[in-house]
Amino acid sequence: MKALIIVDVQNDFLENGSLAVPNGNQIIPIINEIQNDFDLIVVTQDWHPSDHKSFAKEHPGKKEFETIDLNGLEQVLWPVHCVQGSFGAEFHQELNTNSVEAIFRKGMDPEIDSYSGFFDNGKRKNTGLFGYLKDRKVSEVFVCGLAADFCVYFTAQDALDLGFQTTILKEATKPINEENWKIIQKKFQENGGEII
Ligand code: VGL
Ligand code: ZN
Repeated sequence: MKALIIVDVQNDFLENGSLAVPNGNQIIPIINEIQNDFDLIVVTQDWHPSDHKSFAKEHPGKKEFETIDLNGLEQVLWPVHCVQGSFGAEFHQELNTNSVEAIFRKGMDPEIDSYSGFFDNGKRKNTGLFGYLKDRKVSEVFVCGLAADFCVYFTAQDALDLGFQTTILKEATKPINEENWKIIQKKFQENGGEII
């Protein structure tokens, strides 16, 4: 069984959003078009409390996109984004979610960020996505959405580590940082992942 994981296609990561990914809107029609090719579609949703410690405003004197140590993990400080219940946290209205069977939310614990749809960044808590995919007899996972160099990559790398044959759909994702994304793609392929 082939599953498509659509990562964080939420208003804050799109045009006029607080953490807009360059050209992010271009992937929405592509994601809508490819959905027929999969047996199962799930989505992830970044879902932060308003005082999440990944937000730069929680660290006086620190700037957005600076890196700090947060409870022992390296943490990039982000603009406020995807706050629970806000418009920015909603899926983009052009994303077709009719065939989406389940939504996996992440990033609710204010003390730790959660890029992957499977676990938080410290692998302290499991979202249940692994059990769900196993239960649905999934063997192949395809990952698309935003952002390529953060949540898409971490989700795909975890899928690979968990034993799924894993592919990142390059035309259906966009990075925050192109240089970072080039390095990550190489690393992901060396780890046994596919990028098509
Ligand atoms: C993401 C930064 C912070 C993402 C989420 O979806 O890639 N990036 N939170
Ligand atoms: Zn986030």
